[in-house]
Amino acid sequence: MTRPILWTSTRTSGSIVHQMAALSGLDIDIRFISLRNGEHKTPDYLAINPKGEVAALQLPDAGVTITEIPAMALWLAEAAPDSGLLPRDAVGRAKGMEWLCWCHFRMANVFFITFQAKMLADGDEAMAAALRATSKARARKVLEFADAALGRIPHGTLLGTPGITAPDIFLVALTGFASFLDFATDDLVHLSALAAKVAAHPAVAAAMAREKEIG
Ligand SMILES: N[C@@H](CCC(=O)N[C@@H](CS)C(=O)NCC(=O)O)C(=O)O
Repeated sequence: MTRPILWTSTRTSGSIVHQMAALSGLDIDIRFISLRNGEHKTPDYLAINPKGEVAALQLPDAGVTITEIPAMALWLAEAAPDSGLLPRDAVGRAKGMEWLCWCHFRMANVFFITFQAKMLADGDEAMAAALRATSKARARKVLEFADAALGRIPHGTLLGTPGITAPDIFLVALTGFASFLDFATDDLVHLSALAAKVAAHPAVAAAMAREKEIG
């Protein structure tokens, strides 16, 4: 193995890392596995990522795999310092990590609650419905907060950079989750503008086109 491998799966949070990897411009082997077919629970995959989740970034140095989106974003930014994934200065980089952690925490404690409601409610349908309803309202508030922040920041990007960064990719992905939660976000104009900017980036567009092909 001479280059990093990104293990991911379409239509999962792995797409976020796929887009970041594309923006890095690094030569990374992107491998798609099927969660539906349980490929993330095979002994071979568990040997790479014992958490049995995507995404996972397997480094060429034997035995090193990085997981968790902010950590993978940081590795990509360090490996590709000119990519613009994260600012190079200490304060800018810390602010970038702050937004990545904010998105990561909201993904888990707001958006994933909806997707995993039945499991979290131990199969109790009424409780699952209540969880979905509350997390839907909270998800909308999360996106409203980010939209207001974008309105105050130059260039309408989270770090005030002319180009997009890793946190922008993450935030736009959270915005995309809203379609699964069945609420509109068109009225959040700053977020919508950022989403258009991220989608139009050639590297991101190519990564998403590849995912669409795979299905
Ligand atoms: N905290 C992880 C979340 C990873 C995660 O939950 N991945 C989901 C896909 S969105 C997964 O692999 N689920 C499979 C499972 O839990 O069985 C990250 O930052 O990457």
